[in-house]
Amino acid sequence: MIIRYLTSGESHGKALTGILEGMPAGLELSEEYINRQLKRRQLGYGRSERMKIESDRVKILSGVRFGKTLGSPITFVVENKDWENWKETMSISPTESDIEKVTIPRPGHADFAGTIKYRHNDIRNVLERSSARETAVRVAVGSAARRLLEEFEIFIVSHVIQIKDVRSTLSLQNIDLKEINVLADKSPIRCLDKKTELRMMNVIDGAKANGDSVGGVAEIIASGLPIGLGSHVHWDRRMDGQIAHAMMSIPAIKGIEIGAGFQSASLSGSQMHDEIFYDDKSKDSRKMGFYRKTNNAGGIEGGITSGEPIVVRIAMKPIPTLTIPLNSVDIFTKSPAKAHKERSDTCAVPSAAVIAESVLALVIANAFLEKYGCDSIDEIKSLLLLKKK
Ligand code: EPS
Repeated sequence: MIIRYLTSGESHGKALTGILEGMPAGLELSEEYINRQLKRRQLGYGRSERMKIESDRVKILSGVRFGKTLGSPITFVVENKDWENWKETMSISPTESDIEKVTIPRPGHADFAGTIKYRHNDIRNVLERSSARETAVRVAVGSAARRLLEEFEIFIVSHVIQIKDVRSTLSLQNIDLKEINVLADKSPIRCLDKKTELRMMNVIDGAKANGDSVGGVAEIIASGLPIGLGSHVHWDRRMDGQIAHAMMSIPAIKGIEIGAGFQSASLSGSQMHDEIFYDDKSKDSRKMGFYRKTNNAGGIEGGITSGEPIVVRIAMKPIPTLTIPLNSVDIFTKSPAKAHKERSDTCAVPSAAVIAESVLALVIANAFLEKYGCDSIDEIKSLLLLKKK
């Protein structure tokens, strides 16, 4: 692994922190660039009142000088504005105050297993870290990877294709992949299909009115990739394996598909596999003249990028915090009780799509640096120029 990163921070603690190691020197990177991505993550129909409190902004504490990366670890901090309201409850030092404990786990959340695993006496000790708030700083870290990829004209976009059982059937045939985010970011639900958008929003309204929550499916696409990122030679170098790991690490993601995904099981070989063609006049030098008319493989064959766009779909479960809670048990008294209620989102699929773009950027940037990796951006560029000659 060339790119490594760590995140820390609790949802209502003072701040979230990320450290990214392995970025080459000389990459232009600014807080404004990252803030644009953080803002995208916060949008989306169905988010909680918390999003009115937070307006996420990053501070870069190390690894960048005069607007360019130094090659040293980059530290990112995103402050939690809500911390002001939680200083006592989330106090770092012991407190004299009587802080109410959370004792009834929400089914579907880390509350139950996390509290028993760590022998905590307060579910808050688990839920603060298991909260998807952590993804704010993950997007900051992933934005540096996105910036690196943009330098080499690799672009990552996403859109929402399903909320609960409402699914968009819009074809991307005539849409420039690079433009998808421009279009999706204009939609409150990040859906490209105007007719479906309204129905999706109605489903979210209905869930909210019933004290319920809904999940959905987002599609993430990376284009501009060279042939040959990742490898078939060892299990942990396969791109599809790395992407699945990264996607499943996003809170509430329960499924992932690459290309035809689950549908591939019901296709025959002749229907599934993307036939190979060659055109020596092709202007796309990354594909070396080879091209496909279909992309059921989702841009990856044998764990290696084929030069076609990587297409990933993720399924997000409904958020476990319900305002009309499910049955549970107080883990300490063992009495039956309704699950703990916290302020929460009704739907966070649009945000999950943006988070997935960021984690995909980290996986692709790592594979890119493994193949072309050098200490500086200029060195990578001159190496790529040499290869073209
Ligand atoms: C979350 C619960 C909500 C969400 C939060 C994730 O937070 P709170 O309990 O403070 O209302 O808003 O998401 C974020 C704060 C965020 O930035 O995405 C949870 O339990 O996972």
